[in-house]
Amino acid sequence: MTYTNSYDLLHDAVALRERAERDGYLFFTGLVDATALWALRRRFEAMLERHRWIDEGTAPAELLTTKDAVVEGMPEFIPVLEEFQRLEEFHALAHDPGVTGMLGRLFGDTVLVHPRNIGRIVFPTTPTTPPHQDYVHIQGTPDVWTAWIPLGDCPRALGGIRVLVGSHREGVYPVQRMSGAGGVGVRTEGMSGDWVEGDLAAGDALFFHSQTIHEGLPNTTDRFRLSVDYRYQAISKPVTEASLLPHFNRFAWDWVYEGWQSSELQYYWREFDLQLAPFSRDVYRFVEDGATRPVSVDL
Ligand SMILES: O=C(O)CCC(=O)C(=O)O
Repeated sequence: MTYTNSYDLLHDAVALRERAERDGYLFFTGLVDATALWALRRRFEAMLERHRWIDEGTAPAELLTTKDAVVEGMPEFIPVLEEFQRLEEFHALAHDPGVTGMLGRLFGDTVLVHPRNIGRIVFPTTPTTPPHQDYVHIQGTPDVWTAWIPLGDCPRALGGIRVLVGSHREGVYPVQRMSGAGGVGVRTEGMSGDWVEGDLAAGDALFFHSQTIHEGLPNTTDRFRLSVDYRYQAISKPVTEASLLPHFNRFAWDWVYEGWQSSELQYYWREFDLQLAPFSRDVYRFVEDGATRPVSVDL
């Protein structure tokens, strides 16, 4: 099944909340500023060419690669991670007005944009992201929503994200170690519900609740899949300190911000009186340790 496009509900807060509650995800065509998105995409292309991840002699815009996959956690990933994490455009896109406007209506509150922004560079041979719920990695409140935004057109063959509709309602499932981003996943065999997926065009955005089970589709092409995932919550809900640090917490914000044109999006969360919550490893309940059922998170 394909995603339901919620563009017709964009300005209707009540309808957005009803659909979000029912499905655990929202999909919109043409939501994100395409000019900003393509500008960021060009920066990624140039970076991947410079690091020789793109096949030599091919146009960077084609994103062609026959190179061995470099994945998160490998030492070779670090220089590239550092480079895109220092891009002002990479962080600025998280504040896209179409995205934050929709989420403001959904939350009925001021939106806290988590500064821990994530970029994905998926080779054709990168292991796909296993089925998982973001909550275990984020915590604070279950009412965190992820925006998953491809940097350019993303037909299914390039490896997008599929979502198990309504899976956010059962609570937080036990996890087990799996390959792919995040390193842990949820066993979905025997789960009821429909999986939805789709071909995204540049500017489309997929949103899901932190308890919604989702997974990566295989990239069956000969090109990179480039995407970003950003996270958001109502300002009045608890947030963990880890969500306010750079992804992987390998470097300081001051270093990320060196050379930025504007200070507006630097340390912007410090102006809010945030309710900080602890991050607990106990939230990861392992199947290997005998955990079998989902548990609800009451905050
Ligand atoms: O892009 C991917 O493969 C992983 C994205 C994801 O799981 C997320 O945004 O939570």
